[in-house]
Amino acid sequence: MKVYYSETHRKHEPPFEVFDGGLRVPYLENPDRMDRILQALRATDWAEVIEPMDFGLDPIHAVHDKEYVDFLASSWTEWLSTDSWDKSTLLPSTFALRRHPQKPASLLGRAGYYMMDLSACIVEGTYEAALASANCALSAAQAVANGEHSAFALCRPPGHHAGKDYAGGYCFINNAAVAANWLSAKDRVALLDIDYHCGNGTQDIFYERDDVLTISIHADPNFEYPHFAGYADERGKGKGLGVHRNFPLPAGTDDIAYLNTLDRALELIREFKPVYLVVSAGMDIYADDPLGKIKVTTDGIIEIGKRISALNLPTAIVMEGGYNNDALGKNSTGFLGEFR
Ligand code: SP5
Ligand code: ZN
Repeated sequence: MKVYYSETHRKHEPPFEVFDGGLRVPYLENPDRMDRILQALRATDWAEVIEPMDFGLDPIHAVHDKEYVDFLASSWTEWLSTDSWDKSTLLPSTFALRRHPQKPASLLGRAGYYMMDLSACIVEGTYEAALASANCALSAAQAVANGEHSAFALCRPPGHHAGKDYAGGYCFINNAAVAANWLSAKDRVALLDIDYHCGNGTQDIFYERDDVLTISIHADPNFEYPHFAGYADERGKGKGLGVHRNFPLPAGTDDIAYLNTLDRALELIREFKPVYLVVSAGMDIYADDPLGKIKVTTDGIIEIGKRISALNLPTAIVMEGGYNNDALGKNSTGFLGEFR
């Protein structure tokens, strides 16, 4: 299996994130995650790690607002010229409540406009890393369009919380959405998101489209991040009505209950008759994930891979979350191994 990976992710290493209640904790979405996955992939006899191709900005602008991408590109330099007390990472402290239409001129005003929380910290290398991450997803999409049965984009930073014009949840550019949109120019696409958290950014990007079916299985937003998207009654809008589905799950969901829900999602994908599949693969559904409250085991993750693979579609698998670094290697390779 071709695995697209760039070392550029190391340039994105925020010094901390801010948890509920204001606690500063070490950044959970850290470079070590990639080292653990790479180490496990290199121990297999089927993973071929390759540098991504550079697709330029067009496929990113096709999914994200240009002014938002410009903000990602220039914000670090602007941040250094502000008079803020602590410039270790760009984080706003004011947010655009319910997407107020006014976009302020100041950097911190724009940061609040374009960021949804206190975990999408911007540092010097964030933009460069986010571009390389998107190029990994695009390279995997291109590989399956060129006839590979499956390909893996080892993306960091992740992407599924990033919407058309906002960053959040460690995500800046929506890698899976960029890949799915790129494939949608060729034929029908389904995007299945199995990260523990709702893929709110993906939902936002495709909500009014009928050419890309988006399905997210995740912890119920009534209790879990991102809180404001991912409810079962959100099913798309306009011609996209019915072409988005959410499967919110309770805390404590085990392998059996998860797999039952997955089977419902897979049935919807079969009915849609896509030509390509993109999977937003987060490993934070794992029982011992520090951010998760879903109780899927490593065997469960492997079985999820087996059932998705049984769709027998050309599949671009895109890395999202997963924060138990000790288990990331076995969970990721266990999942991917089912697609060979
Ligand atoms: C890609 C991805 O998985 N992003 C997840 C971002 C989640 N950020 C949520 C932070 C909520 C912190 N809650 C802390 C509870 C600790 N017990
Ligand atoms: Zn997640």
